[in-house]
Amino acid sequence: KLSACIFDLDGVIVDTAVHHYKAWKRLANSLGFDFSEHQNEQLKGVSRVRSLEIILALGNYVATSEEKEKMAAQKNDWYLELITQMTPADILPGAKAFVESVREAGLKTAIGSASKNTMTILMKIGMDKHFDAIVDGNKVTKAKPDPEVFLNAAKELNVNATECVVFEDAIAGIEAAKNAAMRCVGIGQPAVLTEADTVVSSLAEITLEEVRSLSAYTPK
Ligand code: G16
Ligand code: MG
Repeated sequence: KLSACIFDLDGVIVDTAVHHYKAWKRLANSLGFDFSEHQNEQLKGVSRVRSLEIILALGNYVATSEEKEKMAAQKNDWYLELITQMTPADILPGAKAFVESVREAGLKTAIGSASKNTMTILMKIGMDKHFDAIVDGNKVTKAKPDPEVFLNAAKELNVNATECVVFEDAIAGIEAAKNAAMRCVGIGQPAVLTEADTVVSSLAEITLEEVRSLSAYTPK
């Protein structure tokens, strides 16, 4: 049985990775080292605090917790500046139509994201009314691959975890879905997202009927 679809935000509904990258690079540069686009791959789906720790380690930069707090706040200010330009044109291919088709079929929809800026982004792209539940970085304490974010979404939707399918672009997110006993559609490359039940390049490449045909989660 399928009752709900839970969507990750960054990399599934909208592509904010480039904005996160620019803001982190600006921070790294202000500290006297560089941060490459390749290194940025490690930050997908990772929380703000954890992202900062990874970057500081890459630059061999030691900071006090007080300094780290300031750095994270500075990065977020730069990031917010960048995303003020976001519009519905930034929605990833097929995302809006797919979410609408899920609702038209009578199923529930939710967002399960690590981002504390989820509401701001959803409003910018005009999709803040498309979800029955929004569980974001302000509501969870444990980061993916912990299943908390997706389990909370199922709880808010009032459905069983086993009746949910998660759409994710990050390896940690797919692990989180599996840890929640949920089916998972990977958005990206099959060679990278090996643990997903199926992988497509975008939500334009899959139909609700194909999602329904994924067999229910069975523990390995
Ligand atoms: C997203 C991004 C991450 C970002 C995190 C926290 O997660 O993929 O790169 O670091 O949110 O974002 P913020 O700094 O806005 O709170 P997701 O789960 O939507 O892919
Ligand atoms: Mg993501």
